This record gives sequence, C-alpha cells and structure tokens, in this order.
Amino acid sequence: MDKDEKKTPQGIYKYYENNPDSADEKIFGRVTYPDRRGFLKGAGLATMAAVLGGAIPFHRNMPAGIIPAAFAEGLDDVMIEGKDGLTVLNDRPMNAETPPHLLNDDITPTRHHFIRNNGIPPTEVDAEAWTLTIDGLVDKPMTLSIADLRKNFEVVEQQLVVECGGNGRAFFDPKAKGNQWTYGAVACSKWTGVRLADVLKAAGVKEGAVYTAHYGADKHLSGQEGKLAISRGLPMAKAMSGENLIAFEQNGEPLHPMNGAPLRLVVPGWPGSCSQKWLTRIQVRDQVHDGPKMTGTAYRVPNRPVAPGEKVATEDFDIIERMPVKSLITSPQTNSEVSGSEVMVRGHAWSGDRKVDKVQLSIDFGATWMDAELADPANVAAWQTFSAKVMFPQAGYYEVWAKATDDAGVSQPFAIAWNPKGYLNNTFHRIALVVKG
Ligand SMILES: Nc1nc2c(c(=O)[nH]1)N[C@H]1C(S)=C(S)[C@@H](COP(=O)(O)O)O[C@H]1N2
Ligand SMILES: [Mo]
Repeated sequence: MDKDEKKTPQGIYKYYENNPDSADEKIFGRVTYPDRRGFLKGAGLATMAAVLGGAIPFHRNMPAGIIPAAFAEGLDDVMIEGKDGLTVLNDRPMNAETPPHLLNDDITPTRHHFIRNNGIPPTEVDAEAWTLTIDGLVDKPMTLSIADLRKNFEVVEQQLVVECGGNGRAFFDPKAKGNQWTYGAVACSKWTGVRLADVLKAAGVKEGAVYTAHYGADKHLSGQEGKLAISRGLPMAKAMSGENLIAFEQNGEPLHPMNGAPLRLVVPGWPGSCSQKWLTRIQVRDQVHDGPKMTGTAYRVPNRPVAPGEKVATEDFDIIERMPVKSLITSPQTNSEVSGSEVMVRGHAWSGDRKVDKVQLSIDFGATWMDAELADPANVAAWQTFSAKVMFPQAGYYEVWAKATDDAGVSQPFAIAWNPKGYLNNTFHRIALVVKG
C-alpha cells in the first residue's frame, strides 16, 4: 500500500498554517495557473470573488494571507480552478470526486469531471512542444507532436466513461485503505482525439506483442527523478479495439490540467488507471507490463472468494479488466424533499465494454421493481441515461434504489464480496427522499 493513501484530508486552516504557498499550489495548481499563485495574498481577486460568490467591496482592507471565513468548512468548498462542486478526498496528491447530482448531464462538463492523481502533475505544460513516443515491439518507432496526431490520423469525438477502479470503496466493511470514493469517481465527458488502435497500427505492432505500457509526465510523490507515480498498460486485444482514444480535447476544449493536459489516453470501460494522463510514451511489450501500480495488489482483486478482512497472498490476485455493470441516480439529489406524490428519477448506467439492457427502480427496499426508460448510448462506451416517474403511496421517508442489468444478463448486486483494496463496488445506488405529500 502507498504511504500517501493513508493520509486523510486536513482542515484548510491547518493546511495554510503549515505552508501557505504549498496550500495555494495544491488547491489552485501553481503548476498550471502560475498567475494564481499566492492568491490568498491578494494576487487573484477575481478568483477569490468567484470562490466566495461575490466581489469583495473592502478587499483593500483584507489582511494578506487571511483565510476567508467562508472556507471554515474545510476543503470541500475550496475551488480547484476550472472545477466546481467536487469533494476533495485528499490534497496530496489531489483527489476529488463529484456528488451524484452534479453528474446529471449526459455529457459530464469538465468542471464536474473527477480528479484522481497518484503523483505530482507536471509543472510546465507546453502543448505545442508536447510529444508522444510509440516504441518497443513495433516496426516503426515514432515520436509525434499533437499536430502530427491531428494530421496523420482520423480525429474522432466520443462520449466515454472513465471510472476509477476504487469508486465505491467507502462502503466496504472492513474498511479498505485508499481514497474513500463514494459514488463520484466516474464521468462521461466528450473526448476528441485519435484512436489508440490507429496509432499502434501505423507503428506496426510486431508478432509477440502482449501488452502496452503507458507513461506520463507526472512525478512520483517523493519527487525523486525517474521514479514513476503510475505506469499501467493493456492487453493487446483491448489496446487494438476501436473505443480507446489518445485525446487532446475534453468537451471541445484543451484538457483540464488535472485531467491530463495536454494529452491523455481514454480507455473507457476499464479501470480509470488504464487512461494514462499527461501521456508521453506508449511502449509495446512482449510481456504483461510490470510498471508501478500494475503489480502486487494495485488494481487487482483476489481470484477466489475471500473472507472479509482476510489476508490474501499476492499471487492470488488478478489484474482488473472490464468494469462491472453499474448505475447512478443523478436526480433528485439525495436527501431532498418531494412535495406531491411523484417525482421524476433520472440517472445513468454503464457496464465496462457491454451495453446496458435494463434499469429498474425500487422504492420499497428491493421488494418490487419498476422498469425505467433507458436510452441507447450516444456511442460505444458512453453511459446510458434512464428516467422514470416514481409514485409514492403516502408521505414519509423513502429510499430509491437503482439496479442495472447488462446485455450479458448480469445485474448489480445488493451486496458485494469484500476485497482487500476495495475495488469494483457496483452495488445498487440508493438515495434518500422525504415525501411531504
Ligand atoms: N499520469 C497519470 N495518469 C493517470 C493517473 C495518474 O495519477 N497519473 N491516475 C489514473 C487513475 S487511477 C484514474 S481513475 C484516472 C482518473 O482520471 P481523471 O483524473 O481525469 O478523472 O486517471 C488515471 N491516469
Ligand atoms: Mo483510479
């Protein structure tokens, strides 16, 4: 297990007390927004106003370095430039998830796309000078700029689900160590790029190729030169399938700095960790890749049933491949009040490389289920939107449960077997509603 994964978020006061500059850096990303640096010293008044929800008439009186009282709640409300409403789970590295009601759009806006960093994002990002090298077991190793990618390959636009393998970890008992993701380490943005398969074909994958190995420009948390934060890969069959993109645009704009600007992989339907951010190199290997977070227990689950809390030997783990069938209720927001006796329930469903066939809702703790309307995906590997009008027989507290079933007939379970690292939790999404009648 990583040392960093044990860290819990600290209050913003403590955080600024210890090191105001690095606090600014962590929250606003010194890296990508050099002009914002020292924002709390008065450098970024507009940013501050945006965070606080209004201009500051007495800003001239505001002591340098003062922490606005509006931030007293902790990190949750702190703005990450270009992000909105995310819940920060860890600040070093930055990890933030999206509350379900902010995932209601069919296409997740960039400001609501979660952030999962294993290391320190690159400091100098120059999209013009950026290059991607394809090497290893290929006929023609090549180094391409983003302009080269655009010029030499078909540029495609796809809505693609990225979900962290640890999404839902917070609900395992006994607790699994790592970021305590609840529901929101998932998103479906519109990505523009070229197909990974097209680029690999152009490089000419040689016989004996087994796995890709992905490299990015972020640094290991230790800051140690040459030490990688994460380097994962794909079996060749998945790498060569058409849905994976080497992406340079997110929702029609350059990628967000925390989502991998200026270039990343998007490998929908498989653990988010396959989607290398700040992508610099793809190597084709004659063996299963063994980079950081490929081995041991990282992004792996036991290959046999284990008892909750059981110690499992490393050799009894398998690499996670496709993500399981899942659904998320995005409207109404949990804990809202309903006036009247009915409400429109809406959300999304997805299932690794498969299509979702059915989404059902229950308001009686799973005793009976009604079918929701389910739309087709916008394209392969996009999530599907469901909706249903739900009627409540009388006033009171209800839970709405959602259950998706995919085209292989596999449904979300009520409960899931425990695993040591808390991966692949695809149990029903449940929201609470108080019906006022
Ligand atoms: N270079 C690099 N790529 C990375 C990571 C990282 O830490 N460094 N995190 C991975 C993990 S674990 C996930 S779930 C996704 C999350 O993508 P996002 O931060 O854009 O939401 O990025 C993946 N790609
Ligand atoms: Mo992840």
